[in-house]
Amino acid sequence: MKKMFLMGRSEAGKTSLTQVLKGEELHYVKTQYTNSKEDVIDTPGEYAESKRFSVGLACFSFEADVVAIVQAADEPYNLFSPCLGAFILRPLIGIITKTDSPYANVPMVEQWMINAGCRRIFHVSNVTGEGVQELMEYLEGDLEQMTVEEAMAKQKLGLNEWDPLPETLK
Ligand SMILES: Nc1nc2c(ncn2[C@@H]2O[C@H](COP(=O)(O)OP(=O)(O)O)[C@@H](O)[C@H]2O)c(=O)[nH]1
Ligand SMILES: [Mg+2]
Repeated sequence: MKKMFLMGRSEAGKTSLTQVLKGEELHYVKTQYTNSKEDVIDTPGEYAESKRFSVGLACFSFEADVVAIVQAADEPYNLFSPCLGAFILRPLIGIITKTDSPYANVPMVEQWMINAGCRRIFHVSNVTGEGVQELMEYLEGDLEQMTVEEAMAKQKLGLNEWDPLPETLK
């Protein structure tokens, strides 16, 4: 199982998503702290909302295999800058929650995530459970382990360590 780190503004649906992925009933809890021992690392939205605290997100991300930006489909504005993936050194994915909302604007949020550098984007509703299975399938299985030499060989090709090798070099 890939260990996933969630970041996004308060009310984006991070804690609800964590509950759904654990198979729990939805129940509201204000996120007060981050526990990096869990398979899903939930964070308080205040980290993403403040310039000063957001540096903490980069630090927590090193505990994870994959970093996810979580944004609700009905969010009115975007907190994440373009090319955000550049400072994270982990595969960056996007998770759009609240796809069931009557105010959902999925194409707009998807565009924000593409600009941020998300390599995969999942659409979920924590309320109806729609899209959760696809995300679970992505999280199943561990990241490929590699030696330092293999990682350096990929860097020589201009690849990230998580990028697949071109067919000709396999
Ligand atoms: N309609 C709808 N509401 C959701 C969804 N996910 C979360 N919520 C609601 O949005 C509010 C904030 O959710 P929460 O998970 O605490 O957000 P967090 O601050 O990012 O952890 C709660 O009232 C949730 O019940 C969703 O997919 N659809
Ligand atoms: Mg929360």
